[in-house]
Amino acid sequence: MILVAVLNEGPGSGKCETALDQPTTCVCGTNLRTSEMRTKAQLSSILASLILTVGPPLLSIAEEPVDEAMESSPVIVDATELVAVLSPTEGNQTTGVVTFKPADKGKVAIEARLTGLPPNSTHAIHIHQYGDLTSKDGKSAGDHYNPMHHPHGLPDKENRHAGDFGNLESDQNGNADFKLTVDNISLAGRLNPIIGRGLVVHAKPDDGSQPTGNAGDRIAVGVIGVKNPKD
Ligand SMILES: [Cu+2]
Ligand SMILES: [Zn+2]
Repeated sequence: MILVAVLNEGPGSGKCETALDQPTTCVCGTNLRTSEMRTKAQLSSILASLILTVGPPLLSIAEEPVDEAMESSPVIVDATELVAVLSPTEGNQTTGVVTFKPADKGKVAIEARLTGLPPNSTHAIHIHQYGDLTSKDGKSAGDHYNPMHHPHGLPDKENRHAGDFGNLESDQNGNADFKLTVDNISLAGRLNPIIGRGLVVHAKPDDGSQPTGNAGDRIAVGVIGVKNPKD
């Protein structure tokens, strides 16, 4: 398994530098200081060292059908909530935050707040296969996350891709609030775990058609990770 981390400048470049004032241990085990990573070009060069090859897998995210995954996949991530911070793809302005919380009966409650959408418009929102934001158009997030090999569908279809969340609507200011509770995913458990996957918002509505709802370009993308419980 290969994991990838794409370093962004973050909301307000000052924030990033503050965080790096102290020596920081990255996942690659390298100590980094602000002076060593001041420019964006330098940040990009560090990306190569953050591409890890892990084997045998410690964090095993199932690509295979769930039954097989239950036999072979230890799930070691202890996360009470997950979060995806959405950044615009090239040429777009949409940003946002999506949270995932446990709900009753093993369900997962999703909440999204977006800004920078076109006013009064409808946009597909899905989990995609990969938490990989290396391409500027969001295509590196891959296809829809579909471990159970179902057809695509809107949330009213019982058998659908695990991350088919349907559509969100923007208001006259281009903001959108979205809520949905689903029973076909888990945060980091046995049932279609979503941690580490990609979250994608599209330019067009999801019309429910095959293979992926005819939703057009990817305008905002994020990676689903562990949420800081203090936030
Ligand atoms: Cu999508
Ligand atoms: Zn789908």
